[in-house]
Amino acid sequence: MAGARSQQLMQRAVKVIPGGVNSPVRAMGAVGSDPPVIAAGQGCYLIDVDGNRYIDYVGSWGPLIAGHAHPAVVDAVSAAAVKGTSFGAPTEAEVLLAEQVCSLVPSIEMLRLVSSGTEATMSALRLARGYTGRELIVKFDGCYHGHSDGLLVAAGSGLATLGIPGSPGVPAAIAELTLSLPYNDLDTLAKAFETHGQRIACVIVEPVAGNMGVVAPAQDFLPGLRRLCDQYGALLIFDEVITGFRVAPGGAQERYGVNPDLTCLGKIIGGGLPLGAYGGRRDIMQRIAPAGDVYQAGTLSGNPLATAAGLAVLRLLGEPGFYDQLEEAGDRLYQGLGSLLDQKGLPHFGHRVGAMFTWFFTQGPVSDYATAAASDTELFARWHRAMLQRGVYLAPSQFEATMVGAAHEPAVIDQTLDIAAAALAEL
Ligand code: HOZ
Repeated sequence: MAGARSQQLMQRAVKVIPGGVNSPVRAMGAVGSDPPVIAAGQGCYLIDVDGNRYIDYVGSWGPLIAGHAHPAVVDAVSAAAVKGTSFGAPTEAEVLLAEQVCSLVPSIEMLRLVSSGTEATMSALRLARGYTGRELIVKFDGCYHGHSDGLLVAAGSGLATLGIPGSPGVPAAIAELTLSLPYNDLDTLAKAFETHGQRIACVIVEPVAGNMGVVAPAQDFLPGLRRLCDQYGALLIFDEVITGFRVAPGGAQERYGVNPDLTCLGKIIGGGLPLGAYGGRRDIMQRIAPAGDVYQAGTLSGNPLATAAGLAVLRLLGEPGFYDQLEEAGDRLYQGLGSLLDQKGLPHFGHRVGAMFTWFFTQGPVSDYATAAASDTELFARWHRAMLQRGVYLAPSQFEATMVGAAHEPAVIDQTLDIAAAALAEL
């Protein structure tokens, strides 16, 4: 139960903000909780307005891989703010950030900075359509690529959490241009290409799904996507908004050794400030205005505070041992929770890729949205409440990822596991 001050604020919030929140997943409705209202974050902790402290495994849904209010990020943003908060004109920092991203993710030869992951994916789709002259797009059930019209079809994240397949307000004529197919299923994709091959502009995929809970790609899935896209002349777009800089410095494409034509980035690239990017092959990116004819623009694109935060975080990721530590922290928590669920005798099936994982409350195996959706969401809700009461802040849905970051020291993870043992005893 949220504290008194949180409750008071949420009572005021619902009168002036739909559902009291500025993004649906924050409402905690699916787990039957009132959300604590957050006052501050420090390292791996969140502090709410009632003074309660939580070990945070949401990390603002991914960006805070270095922890809350990291001094390097705070310093960089403060220094940038003193010089001005927005210019709507070229800056040195955006050149540095673009160069840094190109060097970390070699398939990105050029990129355009935008202000969110949604903007990145929606712009990448327009570019794919402009480049290929085709209109259909393929996505996968349970993958979430932001809330633009054509991508809110059989989407994960908040839509999976709320149990709705799409959204009123998306014109049927737009939704009809999106084919949504089962994740990890190359046969169905091959059939779609056989039927519609000459009309498919692109296949967009989360190379590690993070919005139906974490589901890793089957061994042949990403190479198979590459092969089929090449065969039919469609572009392959990796949505690495979550996985970018998280599962490896070069994202999932580095970890799995498959290069897309275009990549969408968000979250970590902005170090906790609103920043996204899309980029890829030079011949495709040169079609973006003003170099080319595909239009996309933004007043706050390449914002100096966001680029400063992004550069500061990317610098931290380059410190020796950063990813080894992340891998160890992710594995320690994932394995520890798995052992506790074993001991308790609860059905569970998990996927972990680096510092992101999900334990599904189902016997499994989980390989796509249909199998993820077989999870016992009522049991998940009880688990979530038991953890939150004890001071562990998990994503409030079975269909989201647990995010581990550099601030989760082994002692914090062991403390989390002690709390989890107590929470499970109550279930
Ligand atoms: N895609 C994120 C959740 N999986 C974004 C968070 C949000 O929708 O607020």
